[in-house]
Amino acid sequence: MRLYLSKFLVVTLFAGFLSIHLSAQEGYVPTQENLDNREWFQDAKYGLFVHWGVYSIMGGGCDEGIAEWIMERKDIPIVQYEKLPGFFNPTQFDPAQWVSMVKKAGMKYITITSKHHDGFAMYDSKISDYNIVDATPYGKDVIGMLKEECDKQGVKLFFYHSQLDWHHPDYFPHGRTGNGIADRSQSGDFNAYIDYMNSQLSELLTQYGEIGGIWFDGMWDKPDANWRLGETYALIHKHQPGALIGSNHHKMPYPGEDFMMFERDLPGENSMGFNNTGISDAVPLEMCETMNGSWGFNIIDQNYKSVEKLIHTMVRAAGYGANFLLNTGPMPNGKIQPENVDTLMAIGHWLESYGETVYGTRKGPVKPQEWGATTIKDNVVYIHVLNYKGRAIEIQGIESDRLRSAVYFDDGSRADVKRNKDGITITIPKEKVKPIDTVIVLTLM
Ligand code: H79
Repeated sequence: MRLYLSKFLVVTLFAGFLSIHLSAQEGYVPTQENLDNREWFQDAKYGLFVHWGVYSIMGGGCDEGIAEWIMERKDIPIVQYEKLPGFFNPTQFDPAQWVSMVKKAGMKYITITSKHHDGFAMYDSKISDYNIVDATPYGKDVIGMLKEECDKQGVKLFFYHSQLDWHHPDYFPHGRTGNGIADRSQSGDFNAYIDYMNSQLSELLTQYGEIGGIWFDGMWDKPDANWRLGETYALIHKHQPGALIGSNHHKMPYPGEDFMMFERDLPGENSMGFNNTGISDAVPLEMCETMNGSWGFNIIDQNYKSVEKLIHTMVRAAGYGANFLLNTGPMPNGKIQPENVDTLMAIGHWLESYGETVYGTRKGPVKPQEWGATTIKDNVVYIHVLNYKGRAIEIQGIESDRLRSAVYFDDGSRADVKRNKDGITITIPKEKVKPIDTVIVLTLM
């Protein structure tokens, strides 16, 4: 009986495994170029997330936390929402300024919304008129303009692309969201929608030269639908084998995915309640975060995180081996909010001095703790003390017999690091404690 049960269990589990995995790019073997890009990605560590769309005009509708979701949260009928593109005219959009800012901020890549859940294409789509070139008075392809500038200044560009679509008639049956939008179609061919999405992705992969990758979101709206992921991922990797695919589906990565992301959440901490997966050790990781509480532009949301808090999150993310993708929601005139620019410049200023302890590192020997985090580069371990309580810190898991030297990053002076049986003990005198991050450099043999 027990044997029978366990066999039954194995068969069931195996079938479950197959049904999930057969729907992704089964048997995917990344090219060398793709693997090299994964290394580049992990070295880069820090990027800018950009949520920009016709929803930006609404400025969040005077509700904190609403921005790119306003169509759904306010049940705006499609015919009414379709008026928004007519007002979208970002005459002050200056891609050179954006990219220069990104570089000064110490960021190495940009991930921008090519299409969010509202279904509006922020690029020159030939297969749908619901796009920035055909439907707005601005009439220019902001994505193309940004890409050109990114190429000039050596910044990689990724596209955020929503699989969920509240606008397209073939996105049917509907999922968990958008059910209050009264004039959504009441029938449709989901396969035709996937064909449409794949065609738009092909445009994005062929019209703009080499891109960094695709950042998917929205599959959680219909977790059990047949998304034909294998086809989509194969298509992307066919057009651009080096492009990195990630998806915000809140599950462990499926075959064909090249990185794993955590929304507003340090890997494994599940602060949002929906990232209750493990942490992949097969692909690079990335965490994304907002500067206030909104992704798209929100005119009343002043709930800004401090520069210190954001740097701490970046360093902790690095301690988990994860990139930090920090978001801004540009204004409808094309400018980045000045408050956000200030924050980015302050973090960039910190990185000018401390970048060496973050860029090009991997997760350190000890996972992030209340006191801080560790990163590693070759035989050098950076101990980032973010929260020093004035008491000695015991760190287990560092091979203290390999320890050759321990100095402060700031001035190279010797740090008080003692070996103990399980690791090391660090004591920091008051005058050595830095306001944001006290970094001690351990050189190992
Ligand atoms: O683009 C930004 C947001 O608009 C988008 N992702 C970031 C990067 C986003 N969409 N939703 N969320 C963020 C969080 C909302 C999750 C929920 Fe659900 C959707 C709560 C209920 C439906 C998924 C499904 C999580 C729980 C059930």
